[in-house]
Amino acid sequence: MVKNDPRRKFWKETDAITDEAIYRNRRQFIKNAIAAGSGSILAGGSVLAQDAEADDFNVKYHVPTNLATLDLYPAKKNEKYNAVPEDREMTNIKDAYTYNNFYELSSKKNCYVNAKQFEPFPWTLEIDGLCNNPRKIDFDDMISEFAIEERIYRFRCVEAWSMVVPWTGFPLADLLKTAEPKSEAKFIHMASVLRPEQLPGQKEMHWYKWPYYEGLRIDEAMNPLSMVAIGSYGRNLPKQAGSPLRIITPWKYGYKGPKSVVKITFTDKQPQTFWNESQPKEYGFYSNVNPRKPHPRWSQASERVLGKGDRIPTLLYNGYAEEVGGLYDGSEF
Ligand SMILES: Nc1nc2c(c(=O)[nH]1)N[C@H]1C(S)=C(S)[C@@H](COP(=O)(O)O)O[C@H]1N2
Ligand SMILES: [Mo]
Repeated sequence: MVKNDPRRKFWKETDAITDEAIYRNRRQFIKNAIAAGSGSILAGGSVLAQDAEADDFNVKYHVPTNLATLDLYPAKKNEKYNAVPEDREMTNIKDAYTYNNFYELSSKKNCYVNAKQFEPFPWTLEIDGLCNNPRKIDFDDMISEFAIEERIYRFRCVEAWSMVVPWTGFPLADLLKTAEPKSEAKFIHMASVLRPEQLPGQKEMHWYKWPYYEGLRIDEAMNPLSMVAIGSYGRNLPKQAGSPLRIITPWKYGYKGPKSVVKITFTDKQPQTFWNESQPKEYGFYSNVNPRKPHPRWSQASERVLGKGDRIPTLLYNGYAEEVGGLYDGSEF
């Protein structure tokens, strides 16, 4: 690692767990601890000082432990999306893990402080609707069924802040194809989890129509850019980032990607969406990133880089016009 590398801060926090040899030891230790019936893996599982640091970090930022993903990281890097875009920098992991939109926890950006009682595992994702092979997939089985890789994507929230994140996951298309969608299926509807006893925002903000729901046109969902993310920064997704799985469509505003998804339904009608139904004048169905189309209350021409003071220009389709421009006739914003 270069000493003055601007990403040094990021590496400092993650290198403890990306070193293969150290991590292998740790995996074996955790497995042994589980086999021996050790009650507290986190308390008893640190064989090395670096492991203890990694454990502390994961506890503090609500990164849940799951036996099925212990062998997953570091995941193979996708060849095309293996680098930080030239005009950007990698977002610091702490910024990405402590500045969030997850209304299930609260409407505040530091909603991670409410994440502790959310227990994502075990988790089942259901796929139903207009398909020949509706299925329920256990999260742990999903990990071995699909080819998991890391991709670095830009991320743009409709509120005009942005980040660059290394996601771990697999193409949404790979998952959808296994359900064998019928030709009448033109859209997917996606639903997030409903657990008011673990997610205080669902109780407090009773005026919203929980659970959170979103939709995509089938060709958007099948586009190779669309991803099921199960991790970020070389570890499981923290609870506040949508553990254990979320949808990522990097050319759209962030709200098009629901977190903690439990169900995907193939349908022939354009689905309703959470933000469109609650504020139809402000949030549409397509929500493709467009610097020339202002939000009714602010400009979308530029964005604030998370963790920095800088404002930088926003790119059409968030910089992914080459990949997704062909899906649209130019009016879908
Ligand atoms: N279930 C659910 N999914 C959600 C949201 C939410 O409140 N609930 N917020 C959305 C918004 S507005 C954004 S910008 C991103 C934020 O992801 P991040 O917190 O990991 O940055 O998640 C999206 N997905
Ligand atoms: Mo957002």
